[in-house]
Amino acid sequence: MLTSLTDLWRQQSLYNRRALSIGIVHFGPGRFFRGHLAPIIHKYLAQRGSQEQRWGICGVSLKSRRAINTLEPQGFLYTLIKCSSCALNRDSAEVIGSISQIVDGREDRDYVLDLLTSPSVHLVTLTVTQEGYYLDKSFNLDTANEEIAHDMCNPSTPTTVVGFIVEALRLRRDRGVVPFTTVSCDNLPRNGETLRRAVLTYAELINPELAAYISHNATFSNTVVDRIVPQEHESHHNYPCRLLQVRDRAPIVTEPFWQFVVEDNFRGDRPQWEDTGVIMTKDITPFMCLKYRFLNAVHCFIACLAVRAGIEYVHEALNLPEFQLFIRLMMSDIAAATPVPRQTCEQYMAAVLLRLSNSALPDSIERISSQTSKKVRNHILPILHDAYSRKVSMKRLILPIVAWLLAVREGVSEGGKPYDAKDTLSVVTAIREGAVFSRIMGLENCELQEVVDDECHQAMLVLQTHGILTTLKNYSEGAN
Ligand code: CS2
Repeated sequence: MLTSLTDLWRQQSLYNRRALSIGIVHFGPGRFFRGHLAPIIHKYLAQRGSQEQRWGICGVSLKSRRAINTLEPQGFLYTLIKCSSCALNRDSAEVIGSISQIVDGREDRDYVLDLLTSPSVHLVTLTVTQEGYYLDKSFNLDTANEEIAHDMCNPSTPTTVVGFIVEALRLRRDRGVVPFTTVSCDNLPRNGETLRRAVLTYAELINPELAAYISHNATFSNTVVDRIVPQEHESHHNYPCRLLQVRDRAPIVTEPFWQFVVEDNFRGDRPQWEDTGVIMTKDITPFMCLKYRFLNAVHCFIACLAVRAGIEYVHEALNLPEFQLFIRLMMSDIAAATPVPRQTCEQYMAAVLLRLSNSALPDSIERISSQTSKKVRNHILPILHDAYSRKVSMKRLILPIVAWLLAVREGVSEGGKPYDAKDTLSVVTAIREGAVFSRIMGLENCELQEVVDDECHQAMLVLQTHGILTTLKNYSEGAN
């Protein structure tokens, strides 16, 4: 007999959810949040018991009611399932209770603004993806965007995260409440700084005095967030039944590993979450370098090769000896281009390879290959720049990109499997029209242009002549 999540929670009673007050307002309560921050706060609440009841979370959805519709009927409880092909117990499950409620920010705007103005809310956290920041190509706020333009004309009735943050900080200032700290948990380089810049640009345009106040008083921590949370799959619904005999409409399946590195740049109160495993630091740069280069860029490289090779899952790609060897060598090239001690890189690389080979957690190439052009810009271009200045060969670093260009251009894998790139339309159009990589990435007149275009040209010829697997083998030869 299956029980309900609320009944199971009552039996376990890790902490009193009814006694929780909202201390964190989170924008974007999607799968990554439910696999990362919500379980971290849950662990914290479970460890601290009744001493720390002030860190309940209110999720705010701005784009879709999906999280509300699925989680509300089960009291915002859900199961977190950790899957690992290395662990003794391949799968384990627990019920997460840190989300007190999720509301629709556009329907319940006044409620959200009230919460954001409350002195007991100290943290505003975000997982809204890059799209949610409304950035232009230079990573500045795109003030021409319709939604941003709407909010700038109607600042007291915001619809975007940036609009909500600015209006809430204004209300706090006017009511004499210290600003909250904003903690971006999106996978963007210097996420806090990027958000701060967007917020200040917006505030400057509507109210320069407010912009000056925010600039001097509010803080925006940079963070590095890490946990692989694959796309939802039908089979995920079986885990709660099998492992906990519970019914769950919104389980999250993830890996055991997680990392949350936070720049210690808080204005008011914050959870003392170091005991829970959160890393507080003065400078996230080395963490960022490792994670973006050896995980996100490597993920992206694998996906680029895999779409051309017609492979469906990350671990399947790494199971092929040609991929294994090539990826290892490519990671060494990244290490040679990266300003982090070699031994630290090596340890990180070994851990990543294990995580990406996790066959108990199938992670689709479709997920990783979405928005490839943004991922190349954010995570791969910095590697190419460093490779150039450190004189590291770009041969292996360029090959995956060319495999992806071919797949987008032809709309198929080598074996003829259709590939429909989920990417910016203008990028897909440019690729189909035959634009070179340097133009697609706006590298014209930059020092990289010539070498990158030459490498692309070579790789294109080789891939078209020999195909992916033979090329990977050839590009790995003589390197060992
Ligand atoms: C992935 C990330 O989307 C991607 O390309 O690399 O979602 C990755 O799984 C996370 O950053 C892991 O922390």
